Amino acid sequence: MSSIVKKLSMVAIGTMVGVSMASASSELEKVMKERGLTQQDLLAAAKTYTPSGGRDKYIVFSSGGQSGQIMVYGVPSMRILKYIGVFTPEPWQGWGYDDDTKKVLAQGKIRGKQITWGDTHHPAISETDGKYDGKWLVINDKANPRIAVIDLADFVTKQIVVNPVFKSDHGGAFFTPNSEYILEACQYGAPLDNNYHPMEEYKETYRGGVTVWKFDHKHGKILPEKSFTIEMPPYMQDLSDAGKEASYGWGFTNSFNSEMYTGGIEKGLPPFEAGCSRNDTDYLHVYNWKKLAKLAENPKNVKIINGHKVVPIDVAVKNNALFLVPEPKSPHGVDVSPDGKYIVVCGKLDTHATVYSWDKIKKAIDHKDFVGKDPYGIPIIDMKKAAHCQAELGLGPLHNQYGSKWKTDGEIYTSLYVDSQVVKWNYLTCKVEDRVNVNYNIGHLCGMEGKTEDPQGEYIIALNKLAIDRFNNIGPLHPQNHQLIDIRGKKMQLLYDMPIPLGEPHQAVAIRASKLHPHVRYKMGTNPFTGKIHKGKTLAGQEKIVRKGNHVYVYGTVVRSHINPEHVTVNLGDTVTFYLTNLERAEDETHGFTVDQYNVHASLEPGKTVALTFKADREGVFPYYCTEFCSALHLEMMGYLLVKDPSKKYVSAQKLKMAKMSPEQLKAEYDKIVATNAATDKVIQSVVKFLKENHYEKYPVVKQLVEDALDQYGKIPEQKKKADEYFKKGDLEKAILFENMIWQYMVKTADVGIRARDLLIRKVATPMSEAAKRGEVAFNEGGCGGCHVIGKVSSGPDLTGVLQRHENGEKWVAEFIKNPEHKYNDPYIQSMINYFNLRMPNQGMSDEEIKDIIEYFKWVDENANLF
Ligand code: CUK
Ligand code: CUA
Repeated sequence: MSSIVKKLSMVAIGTMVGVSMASASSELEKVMKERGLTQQDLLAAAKTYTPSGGRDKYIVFSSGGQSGQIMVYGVPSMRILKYIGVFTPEPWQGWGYDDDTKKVLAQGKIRGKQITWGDTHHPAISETDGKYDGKWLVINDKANPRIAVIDLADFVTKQIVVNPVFKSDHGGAFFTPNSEYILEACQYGAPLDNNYHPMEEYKETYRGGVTVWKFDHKHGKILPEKSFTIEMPPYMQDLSDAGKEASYGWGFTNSFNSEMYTGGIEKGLPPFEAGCSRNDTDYLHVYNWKKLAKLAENPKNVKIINGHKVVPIDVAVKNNALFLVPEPKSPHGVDVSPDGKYIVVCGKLDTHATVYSWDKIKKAIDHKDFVGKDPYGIPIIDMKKAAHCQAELGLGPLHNQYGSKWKTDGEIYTSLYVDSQVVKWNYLTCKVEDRVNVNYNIGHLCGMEGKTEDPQGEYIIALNKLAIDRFNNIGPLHPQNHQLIDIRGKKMQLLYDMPIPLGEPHQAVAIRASKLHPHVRYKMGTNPFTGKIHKGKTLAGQEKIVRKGNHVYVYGTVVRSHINPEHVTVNLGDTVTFYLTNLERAEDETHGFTVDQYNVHASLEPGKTVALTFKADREGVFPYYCTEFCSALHLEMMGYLLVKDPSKKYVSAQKLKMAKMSPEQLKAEYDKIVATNAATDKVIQSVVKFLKENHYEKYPVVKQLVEDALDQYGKIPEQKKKADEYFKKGDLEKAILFENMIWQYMVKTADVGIRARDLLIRKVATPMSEAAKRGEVAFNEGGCGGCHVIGKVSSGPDLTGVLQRHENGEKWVAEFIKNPEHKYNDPYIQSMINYFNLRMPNQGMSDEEIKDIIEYFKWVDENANLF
């Protein structure tokens, strides 16, 4: 056996107790052979595999590209956790199908038109002192220049703002180091106003720019009235980054069409791609956002376009706030180093990355050391004087991310689109150190907090544009491919391919999971979009249907497992609003709600209130129901919307003669359900007794469950009263109905109560030794648990106290497990075999396993009172 397999099987054995070491490693070798796995593969698997219930160290927010959404996944497991509805509807979350989420989407209307798709590119997490604070996430829509703000307290989009002057954007969203502003750079030059301007006037009337959005960091709101745009030449601005530390207060945006070429392939002119890349260099825009923000406060310094402040080029130039630095042909990524001293720019048509020195740029600015001006009068700094060094990386360098050893080793990673590689190099010395192949054509790469002042290193993710032959063929449209790379060693190691069925992700950002603190539930009756109590909040007992003119308001509640009210009758043509509050407090007890055929849907997480408004424009009967499988009685969680036409006369249907139960049958059924309830209650009482005696209230997780259970239980007396009243009146049918309701509450109580009890046992029991823990696993995995339930007589005897049942008990039990057949004639065993009609089988347990199981039995005996 090779040493690495040996090592890995040792690791594996640590967790797979119950299988002997030899059999584990031979099993492992068998699997390797069958699946054609190499040792490298096994190592990669061990680095990424996350056992059930395990958590990831990092959380990644990836742009969802043309889906207009955001994806959330974990690293290193690469398990997708969520899609966040942002610019486009997302039905599961009710995003775009209830009133409040429709309102957020409507903020994204452009010139009155609702836009239902988006092209998300660059997510960014809010920063404090240049480090992620885990509070807010923003992202841009390139196609319909907009920025959205997502609240990381509930992972829900709370605001969308439309760029009032751009016709497309790209270099956003980027936070400044204290989240004072969000930078959003234009992409394709276009008139800033909304009028027609002929192509021939491109240079005169088309413009680019950077919008500097004021951000209210505390409330997570973009403040459009305090925001402004820096006018720039129509150079097709591209990616941006905010300066930090040394370069704090400055912004950097590159561009790719210094030629200001305007295409015209249909007129016999060369296409854009030829004309836009004629010059050897394009421009890095360097601007002082801090100074410009001050300037923009004075109306004399701005012109108002579409109701929005724009600082003209000449104002910015006059105030020494806007400069250009040439950069190699058609650059793409621009990334400021964690200390703000260097700016790394990749030219996608150049094989180099250029490292600019902020010191040098600043010196040129201070000494007014320029080589000239562009046609718009912007001073140009000499590229040679601004550059620190250039690194020859390979074909098609695009984007950069910093590693944790940036300070000492200048650790940086760059994606090479054409070469399909990630290169590790040193931006201080411009020396290449390592490269790894990816599949295929990488765009961005995502480092762990790799864009902040505090890069964590460890992993880097390649966001590849093409998957080609990497996955099963699922038709001509292939999945996207994110590849996880381990960067902890000297050589990079490719660990994992994650296909993504949502495209095309451009940039992703990763944050330590420990920095995120989302809630598990809302305060009862919350409207997540205002953060306040919803006007439709309804508590149990307050449900009602109110008519105001021809608008019918339903104030309803949902809780396992019913929707109240269950019948809503309205007139054809009425407007109907359902206000629904999820009364649950239990974690993850989400209900969904829809009215069939009315194109409405809501997701009701615990405590949330939603509103659904629609016009009852078709006569008929429309079931409504809960769309999440929330409990055993989920299918019963429904009701009816009945829409009748007030101008019609409805003839009541002939009453069908239904067969009825005889009074004796009814009485028998009543007695049966009452007896069942009494028996169920006994179980509940014993569980409650156990919980109280063991002070469940000391353990918050248990306490939550118990409260939830008692909540259900507390609803019984009211039902019992009704059942008894009907029984007295002789209406057994109704009495049975209410007794059934009681049983349902009991089942829910018992379900949660027993979960609480099992949890509590673990909390109050004496701690298990390692051997006992292994013994428990061996007991369950070895099949013992199939017949023996600790604390109960099941298909086999209860094993509590088994070590005391025989003289020299430990030895006796060990022998019996090893060779049960030898004791079939023992009178005690014989009687057991007769009683249970089963023989204890030989489970092929090893000696170590048997030893561990005995330790487990000892632990059981110590805690016998708990079972
Ligand atoms: S962009 Cu797509 S690979 Cu929009 Cu940041 Cu470079
Ligand atoms: Cu609530 Cu299903």
